[in-house]
Amino acid sequence: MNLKKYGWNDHFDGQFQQYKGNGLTAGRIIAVHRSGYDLVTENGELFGLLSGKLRFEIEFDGLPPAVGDWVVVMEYPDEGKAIIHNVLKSYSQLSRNEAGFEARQQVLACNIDTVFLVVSLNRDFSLRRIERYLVVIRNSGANAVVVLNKSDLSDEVEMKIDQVRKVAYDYEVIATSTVNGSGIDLLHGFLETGKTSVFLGSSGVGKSTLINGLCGLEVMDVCDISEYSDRGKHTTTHRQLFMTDDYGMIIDSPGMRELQLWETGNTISELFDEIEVLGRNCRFADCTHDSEPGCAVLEALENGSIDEGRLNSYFKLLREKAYMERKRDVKAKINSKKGTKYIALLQRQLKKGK
Ligand SMILES: Nc1nc2c(ncn2[C@@H]2O[C@H](COP(=O)(O)OP(=O)(O)OP(=O)(O)O)[C@@H](O)[C@H]2O)c(=O)[nH]1
Ligand SMILES: [Mg+2]
Ligand SMILES: [Zn+2]
Repeated sequence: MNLKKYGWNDHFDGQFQQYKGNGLTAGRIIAVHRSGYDLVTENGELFGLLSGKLRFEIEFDGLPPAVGDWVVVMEYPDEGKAIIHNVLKSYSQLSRNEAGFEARQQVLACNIDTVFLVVSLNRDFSLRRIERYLVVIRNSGANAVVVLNKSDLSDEVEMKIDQVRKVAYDYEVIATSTVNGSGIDLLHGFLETGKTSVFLGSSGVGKSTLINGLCGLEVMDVCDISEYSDRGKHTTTHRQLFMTDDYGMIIDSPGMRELQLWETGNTISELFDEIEVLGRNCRFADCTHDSEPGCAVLEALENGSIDEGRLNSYFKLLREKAYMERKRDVKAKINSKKGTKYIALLQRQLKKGK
């Protein structure tokens, strides 16, 4: 098997040099299970388990490997097994905050080149949801393409494309239909050998159907829409990376009910650039665009040059980001206390040993 086809490149080769010569090889995680990992190496598919040391490091302060990660392994092909010793640094990382009270990063996929954000043009269509997804995708470092699927069910395709373009930064926006095949060729243009793509979006928008259509194969399970229920019966149940003949690697993912922000940079400012630019003309440098006199943003709202829904979305995302940052700070403090206690414990044990 050719690892280059699986996305191996100089970025990883450089990192791998230090492990060479110890009988260690490289592999890529293609699925994550509760009990371990499916991964591919030059010798084929193996079931990966974390080494004791790596498990300890992750538990203490780190993230477990995700789909798409490259790892350093010792292979035991006779047993179909591999022990994972290290995780190589990824060049992109798609993360959300795990649902729940704590701030906890959940990595959805790593080393992704393109994220296809799939939205359906019938009931699922929401500009606000697209904005939220784009914050998360842009933060990952991967390229984004917005796919407006089920164009066969809408008479307003052009209008919807225009609306989405206004909120989608400079990302491509394309309309597709798996029923009449329109737009599928445009999607092919973004897929290439050696690159990895992930399909993201709500349940039932047609991610798996699109992937099947792209590959001309029934590679993914598709559920009959009549079987979809409000109780949330998802067809795709876990993230899985698979290889295509001509279109690189594709990750299908289950529809997400909730996408909480994991944002660590300036993504919101970049995606809402037009509001930030207006804000520079406010009378006060620290204007919150709430009720201050001489506020250029409120003036633009009044004269209709910015949309109220979009402005509210901007505020909401910024508030959520600030809230997450506070939770992360609290967690960091707790962890650093834990770290001090842990070092003290180690020192005590060392003394006892003497
Ligand atoms: N009319 C129409 N129906 C479509 C289109 N694409 C997919 N569908 C239907 O939408 C339903 C859901 O498709 P899936 O591909 O299972 O959706 P999914 O996004 O993978 O859903 P999850 O796996 O639950 O996240 C199926 O009944 C498809 O046949 C389209 O372009 N037009
Ligand atoms: Mg699916
Ligand atoms: Zn202002």
